[in-house]
Amino acid sequence: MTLEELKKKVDLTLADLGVHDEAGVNALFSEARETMNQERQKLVSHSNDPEFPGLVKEFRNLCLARKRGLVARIDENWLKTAPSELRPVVGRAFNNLRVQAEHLYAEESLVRLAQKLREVEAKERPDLTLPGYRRPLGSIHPITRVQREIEDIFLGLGFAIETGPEVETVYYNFDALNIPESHPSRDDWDTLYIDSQTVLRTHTSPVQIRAMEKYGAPLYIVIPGKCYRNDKPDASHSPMFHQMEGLAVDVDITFADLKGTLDFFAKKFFGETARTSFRPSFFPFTEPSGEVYVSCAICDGQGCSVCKQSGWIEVMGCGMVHPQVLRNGGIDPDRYSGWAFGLGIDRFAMMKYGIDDIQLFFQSDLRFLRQF
Ligand code: 2NL
Repeated sequence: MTLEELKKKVDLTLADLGVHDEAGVNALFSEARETMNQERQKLVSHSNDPEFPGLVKEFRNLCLARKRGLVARIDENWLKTAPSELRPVVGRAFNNLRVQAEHLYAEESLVRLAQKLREVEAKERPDLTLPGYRRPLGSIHPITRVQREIEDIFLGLGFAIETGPEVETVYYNFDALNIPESHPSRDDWDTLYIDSQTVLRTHTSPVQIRAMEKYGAPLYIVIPGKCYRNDKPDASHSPMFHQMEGLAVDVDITFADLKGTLDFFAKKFFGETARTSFRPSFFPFTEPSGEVYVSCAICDGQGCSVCKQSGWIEVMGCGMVHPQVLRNGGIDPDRYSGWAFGLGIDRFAMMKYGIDDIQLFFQSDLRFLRQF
């Protein structure tokens, strides 16, 4: 049944339409419902048209208008005039049709809502043909640069990089390293304690013990990382600073290997004209121990204000690993020997770039950081 046919039929009575029994009633109503369904289908196919909201309103009026709507006219002409024996059948069919008509409209409301959302979305959708926002790249922090540079030199010599926890046990930070209970560094005035058995590591050395336990000998590693001490900040002190330690453990490792390796390292880092000098020192975890000096890069050893006229600058500490420390790491000191060194990455970065205040590394001042 077309819509035009339905429009004509709803102005006639069932008797006019020759419908006299239940089968006829049901057939007529089902055709009417089918016709309204088709109208709805047509409507949906126009859901992207600009005049869609108007069409929805028209559809609503067509079906549900109070006086001239299809449902109202079916009520008036089919239901109210039905003979009493058909009344229950027509009543049921009519109710179905009315409910369906309302449903159709309610669904159309949803379609209309979806349409509105599509419009909003279309307005807010970014123009993908525009160039993207450019994010400034930033730069590598000078401490990171120097750390990587030192790592690369040792990686080239076959060393591996090892890291470990910054919150350490008192055992790994002090006892395993042969640092006695009486040592001033163990005082809670110098070291930042979490509790009586836990500290912020004061050096990267505890990672060396952990690595000895984990890998055994032979062992060739460097350990970069943050360390902490209860220092008042000034131009050369920071409560957080960076260390790089190295460790070589193998059979027949001697002080000559230590001197040769650190001299090679100094020439790679400071330039091929750099010379090194080793002077005796003391650390609880090495025996013998030494301080390493490098010829002053400013005056090439002639003496200037930077090297205080000495021609030499102290750059790190080193020594042969104390047998007790090897033992604490689970390595037999009768079979193996080793050397170790420790240096301040911050100090190396200050020397490399001529920076006179360690605080500059940690103030996040872009005028400083942009220079790297
Ligand atoms: C310094 C001195 C040094 C070490 C660190 C080390 C670690 C173990 C065993 C033996 Cl597990 N030694 N580390 C050795 C000598 C010196 O650092 O003045 N650093 C800034």
